[in-house]
Amino acid sequence: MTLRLPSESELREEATPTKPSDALTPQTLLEMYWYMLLSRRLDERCWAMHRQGKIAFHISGMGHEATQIGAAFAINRGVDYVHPYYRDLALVLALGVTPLDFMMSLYGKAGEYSSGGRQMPSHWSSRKVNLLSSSSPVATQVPQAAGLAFAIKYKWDTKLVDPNDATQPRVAITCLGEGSTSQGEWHEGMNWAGVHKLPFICIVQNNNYAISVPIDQQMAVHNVADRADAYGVRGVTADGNDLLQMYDVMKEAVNRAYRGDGATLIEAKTYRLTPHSSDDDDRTYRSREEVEGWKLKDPIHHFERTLRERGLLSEQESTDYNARAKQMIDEAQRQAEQMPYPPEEMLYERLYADDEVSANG
Ligand SMILES: Cc1ncc(C[n+]2csc(CCOP(=O)(O)OP(=O)(O)O)c2C)c(N)n1
Ligand SMILES: [Mg+2]
Repeated sequence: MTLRLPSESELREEATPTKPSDALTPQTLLEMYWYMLLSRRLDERCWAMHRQGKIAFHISGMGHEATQIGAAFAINRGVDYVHPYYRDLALVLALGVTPLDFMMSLYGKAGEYSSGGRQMPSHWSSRKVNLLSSSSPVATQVPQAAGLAFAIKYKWDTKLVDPNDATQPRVAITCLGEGSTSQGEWHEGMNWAGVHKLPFICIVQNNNYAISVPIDQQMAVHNVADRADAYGVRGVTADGNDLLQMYDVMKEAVNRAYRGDGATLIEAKTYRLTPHSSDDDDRTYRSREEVEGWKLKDPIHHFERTLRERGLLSEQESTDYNARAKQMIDEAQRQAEQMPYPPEEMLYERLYADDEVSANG
């Protein structure tokens, strides 16, 4: 009997394809875990502060952490442009915004990092790490981020900047919710990115609701990413609760942008575990069974299981990470509460571009 050896193409099919996340070191995996955890614990504290009457408003990112941390770790953090939306707490923490920065915003204290305490909380902004502040009307960040991507490409095309220079921004990413894709700005930004083949990534964090409006009243297609073809960009749908899957699709999109191969629309399917904001009561539009069902798919628990399976995280280490997060958040809250409010004389300052801005801008 002759042995039949597998052909080369059969071997190729059987071989497990390597994924970008396979190359992540244990240290990076634990750093990703840390930011997800820090974001969740900080977010929980902010809800408590709101219910205690200490702050006026909070909008939460709970449930979206894997999407955001997968995205953050796939870019050149602090260098590539990020134009986020209000739910991106985990994303901005990974870029360098601190719990103290956020607490100062919530309290509207003088010296707050983004606007000296003038902007609404969660309108992130930091010149230091190329983090742009979005306006409150949803989706306005999309054409602006596509414009940033156009500027990057223009500099490459006119040889002002070397496309391989990692000290320069090489991609512009933006985020929004699925409901906001009904806005005209989204279509304009996506079209622009497709026409000019821009180094641009749009991440749609699809959590099924735009406040109380469910997705089937927002669009007549199954996936947001199905629209990508119409703009001439690449479209990908991913499990937004799976950190490593998110990292893989993002890394691929980032590499594509860096190579000059054009834009990607990533739809991350996820769920917000809290009401829309501190001022919303989600019991009026979604069942408790639905919410509890999604809690079983909590992205942090999902990643904890992965780390345990790989022998990278023990129960004790997980407890230690939580204790560290609590300590950092306690300290941030304490410091923010002690800081003064902006003085009345500041009312007309920082309204125009030529006004002096703080070191962080
Ligand atoms: C142009 C505009 N219309 C309405 C609002 C009020 N608003 C703020 S957030 C939001 C829901 C957005 O839902 P989605 O895009 O799905 O994001 P999610 O909050 O679910 O993450 C709405 C309607 C707004 N800020 N801007
Ligand atoms: Mg939504």
